[in-house]
Amino acid sequence: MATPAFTLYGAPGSGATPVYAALSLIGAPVKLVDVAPWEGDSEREKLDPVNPMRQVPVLVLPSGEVMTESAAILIWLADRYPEAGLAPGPGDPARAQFLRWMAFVSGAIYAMYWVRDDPSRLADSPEAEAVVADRSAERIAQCWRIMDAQMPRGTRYLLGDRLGVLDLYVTVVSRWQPRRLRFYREAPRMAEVVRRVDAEPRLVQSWEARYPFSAGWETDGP
Ligand SMILES: N[C@@H](CCC(=O)N[C@@H](CS)C(=O)NCC(=O)O)C(=O)O
Repeated sequence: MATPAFTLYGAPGSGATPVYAALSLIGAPVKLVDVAPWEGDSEREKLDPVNPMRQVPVLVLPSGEVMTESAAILIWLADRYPEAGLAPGPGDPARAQFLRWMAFVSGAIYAMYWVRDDPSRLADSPEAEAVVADRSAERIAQCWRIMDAQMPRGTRYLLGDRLGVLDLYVTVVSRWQPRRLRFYREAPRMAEVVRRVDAEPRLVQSWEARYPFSAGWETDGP
């Protein structure tokens, strides 16, 4: 009998991208539902049956259970498929820092995009929106700097020599505003790692299918 597939909601380039990359490294079949909630209500409504937050990623497990929250999904996948080696396990000395930085990317950085994608959610004039956009970009840059300063030195990937879900997560989120060229300047240690993950042969198909390196992709932001 074929392995029941996961169903992953989220358009290319969204937070569903690292989840897709993890599933491909695991070798798990996945059905894709491309939804771009930042494009408006008609897209958001497609998420109502699975996520009242109207956000992606959403992963429907083979059991039918629904998972949301990118960090939780990635950690769950890594734990569920330990043979893929995508995270330090509960008894591993690197586990504490792994959980710390997964939560940091989600809580301190990814959460900023709720307001960045539509600054009118927190600002009531075009001028105020511009301030929110600018300050949230600065806050994201500061968070990358803080994280970078605390990454171990001399490892191939962020927490060691094995590519894991934290690497996938940072590689994708660092492509969003304020964009990669700024990320390289703010986070030189992590810059080496994300370039390595961009070029990882096992991920060529994932990036091509879900977040292609189209001409001019490596832009700068504020
Ligand atoms: N806490 C969520 C945040 C997800 C999120 O913000 N997703 C974006 C797309 S990358 C989204 O759905 N934005 C639409 C909206 O917030 O209205 C997670 O980590 O999965």
